[in-house]
Amino acid sequence: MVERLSAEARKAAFKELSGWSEVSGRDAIARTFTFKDFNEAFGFMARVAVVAEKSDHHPEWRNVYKTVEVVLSTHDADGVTQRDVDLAKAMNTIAGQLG
Ligand code: HBI
Repeated sequence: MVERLSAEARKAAFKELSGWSEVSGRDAIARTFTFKDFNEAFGFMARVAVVAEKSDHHPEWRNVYKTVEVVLSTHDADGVTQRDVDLAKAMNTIAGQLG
């Protein structure tokens, strides 16, 4: 069972998670990615989907044209765990590769 991050562990994680913020009223983290166009936004989602499936950890996300709004939380732990931090980092890396 994966554990929720402590306050200090979360603070430390946030230092490396550029662009992400806490969700008010819920133990979750969120970021909105904006891409060049829909094609790039969907390409991002396709690449993240592979990582999510491999890690059995899936985002809550909404795509409108060239934006992808993402919320990460671990349902099993009812809050933010290292899995969410890892997936958020992977998303930042993938988004960075897309330019
Ligand atoms: N994705 N974000 C997230 N959180 C989970 O707890 C989770 C998941 N994907 C699959 C998954 N859990 C399964 O292991 C079952 O617990 C549903």
